[in-house]
Amino acid sequence: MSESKRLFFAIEPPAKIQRQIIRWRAEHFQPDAGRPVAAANLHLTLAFLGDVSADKQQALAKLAGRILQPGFTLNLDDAGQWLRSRVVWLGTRQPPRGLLQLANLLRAQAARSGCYQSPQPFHPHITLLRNTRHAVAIPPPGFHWTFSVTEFVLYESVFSNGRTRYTPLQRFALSEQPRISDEV
Ligand code: 2AM
Repeated sequence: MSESKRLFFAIEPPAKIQRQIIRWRAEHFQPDAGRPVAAANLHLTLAFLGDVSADKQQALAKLAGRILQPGFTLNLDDAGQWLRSRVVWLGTRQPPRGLLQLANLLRAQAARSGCYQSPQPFHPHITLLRNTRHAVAIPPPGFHWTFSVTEFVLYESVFSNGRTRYTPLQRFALSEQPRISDEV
């Protein structure tokens, strides 16, 4: 029997925006505020799948590949801290409908395939700091990063040498956003 992998579907911000976020984080948070997530690991989870067998991975990827949904624009303009899970996150004040639809669909497919889905509502976020030990000051509003989401990614979470690395395994294109000129 093949080994299982720890998998999740997520949105990967463009590398340039990952680097800008890292710079902004370094300017606004004290080095001891928490454990910083590496630039290449910054992502917005759509559906967490847990430990998945190769067969189930294939089935989930097939379902994901059938999703027909237009891309959308994501505006990261919000940040906060969850004291219980001890993370500082970046998010969006107005989640686009496309984002919520995509996450709902992937979460429903995962649940139907037997991957436990948390009953907690979906709070789209990019974790910036982990293991925060105390409340930190969140930078005032005014920051934002905007990008087009044209695909989503199946990631594997690999823990080795004391580090977690998120490796993209497969990319799924969203269809082009409809343009006025496409209308009949
Ligand atoms: P987090 O950043 O808020 O911790 C990989 O672990 C990704 O899946 C992370 O973005 C993590 O969110 C998310 N995730 C959602 N539910 C999870 C769970 N039950 N266990 C681990 N990660 C989970």
